[in-house]
Amino acid sequence: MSDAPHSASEFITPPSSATSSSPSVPSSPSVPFSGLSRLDHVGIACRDLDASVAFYRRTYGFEVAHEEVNEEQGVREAMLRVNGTDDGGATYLQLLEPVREDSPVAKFLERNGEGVHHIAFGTSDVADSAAGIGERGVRVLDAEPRRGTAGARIVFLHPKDCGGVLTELVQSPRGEE
Ligand code: CMX
Ligand code: CO
Repeated sequence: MSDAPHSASEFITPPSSATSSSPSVPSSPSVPFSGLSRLDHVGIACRDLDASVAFYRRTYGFEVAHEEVNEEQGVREAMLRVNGTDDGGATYLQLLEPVREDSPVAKFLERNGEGVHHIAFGTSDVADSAAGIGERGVRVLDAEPRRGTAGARIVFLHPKDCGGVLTELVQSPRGEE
């Protein structure tokens, strides 16, 4: 895909001279800095939450770990556990049904139909991770962390600065592994 917004070489930047025998590692985006430790969830926009939950249970056997309405985000949502345990180390699918016409998920469904809406990385300190990523020129959409699923602390990064992928950072209320 030659017209992709970013090529892999922009992110994975081992200079040809930097081999394992090279003593100095230049500061580059490939050096870990953000505190992101795992994939927390993939957010999926759907029109009918109950039907979507039924599909994932029936087809893959995933169970609902948590369900709630998040008024601030304008969604009714279900977290389906894919692996791990609910102590801050699991990975989920987050199924999202809009509860308001003016919500981000309603707008997304109108433009794109059902499908993958965002990805979310876990961190032990969401404010610190957001500050570090913001320093790299990525727009952080929330000046202060907001309330996410089950009391998690979340911020979003602008999809236009993330290769077209709406990206969320999540600090679990139960801490990270
Ligand atoms: N993924 C990728 N691109 C997206 C996108 C998404 N989910 N949502 C919007 N965009 C793109 C649009 O395609 C559009 O691109 P073009 O200008 O090229 O057409 C551009 O972003 C602007 O889109 P828009 O429909 O005009 O939307 P807004 O600018 O009003 O809002 C965004 C976009 C990302 C700022 C808004 O959706 C937002 O703040 N999202 C964060 C909150 C959220 O999504 N909450 C629900 C999930 C809650 C949870 O996970 O707990
Ligand atoms: Co999410």
